[in-house]
Amino acid sequence: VSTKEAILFFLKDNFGNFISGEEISRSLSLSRTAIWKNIQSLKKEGYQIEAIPKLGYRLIKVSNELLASEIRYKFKTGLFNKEIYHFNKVSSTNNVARAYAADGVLEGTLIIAEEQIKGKGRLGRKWISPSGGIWFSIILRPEISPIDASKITILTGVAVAKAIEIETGLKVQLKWPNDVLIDGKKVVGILSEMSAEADKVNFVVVGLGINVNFDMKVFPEELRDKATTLKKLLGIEVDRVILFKTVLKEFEKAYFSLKEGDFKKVLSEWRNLCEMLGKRVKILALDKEMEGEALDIDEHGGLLLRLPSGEIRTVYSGDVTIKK
Ligand code: BT5
Repeated sequence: VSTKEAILFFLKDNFGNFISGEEISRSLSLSRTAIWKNIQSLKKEGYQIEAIPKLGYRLIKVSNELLASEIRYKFKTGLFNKEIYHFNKVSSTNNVARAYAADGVLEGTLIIAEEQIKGKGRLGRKWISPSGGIWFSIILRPEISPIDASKITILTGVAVAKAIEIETGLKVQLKWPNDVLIDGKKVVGILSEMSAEADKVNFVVVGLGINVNFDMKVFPEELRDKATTLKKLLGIEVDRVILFKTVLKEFEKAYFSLKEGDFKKVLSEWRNLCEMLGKRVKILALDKEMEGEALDIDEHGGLLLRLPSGEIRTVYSGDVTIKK
């Protein structure tokens, strides 16, 4: 913990109450000047801190941003916590994460942005990422074979769905391979990217975009009945820091299940959240179109599809529409 973070945590522990400079100085073994300097720097980050002679300092309002210190505060985890990079604006957190991963940063490193200018979906599609959403990427170095990499997308879907249900009470549905929907509208997008050799994964970057607190009018016309935000669904804003931390906790649980060889548990949770199993679906995979019944997903994250001929085919990527 840096000096600035130590001061912040002390103020947060005493939120709304004055603590004297002397007390901070004694508890953290810091000079009064060091405290003053760090308080100025916290104010620049958006923290509202009152300073009154004789009374001391008082934290009145925390920053609105998904700052690293907000995430680290009272957050026990085995996977994250290490390096958290927060940006106001980036092209795409996945691109930043890939560069960092190639540079050798540790597993569990997080890249977070308030806004993305070139947020991306699969196959070069665009991902709309205005401020008010949660846009971030996780760097992982899993000891799995590349063929199992789609397990990571599956477990991410389960984790984010559970976290949203926990924090908002809304009912979330999953759609293979990477959609997270509420009332049939997309609220989260997941983009996993991998760097691998024939039999070894170098790293996986999992990008998550959650539509939290922004207005529907940000979406272009054609997306307004396909996409939604938590704010729109709830009628109020959601505390992004709280939601974000729950997503991380659920992610960690699901990821550790995978590492401990207990992916079956994650798969059965995925099945429970998925509304398309047993239904007739159309899949567009690259340039091929297939129709059939969605039977199940297998342990590699592939979708088992029963074609009209009765043949069962496993599909590893594509876009699905559920037929009425
Ligand atoms: C995805 O792609 O759903 C993956 C999106 C991943 C976004 C995260 S944000 C953090 C990280 N950094 C990045 O640059 N990306 C990741 P796909 O299944 O291809 O869906 C893309 C399609 O969803 C677009 O073509 C639009 O139709 C629609 N779309 C775009 N922005 C949206 C939004 N904010 N909410 C819902 N739908 C959206």
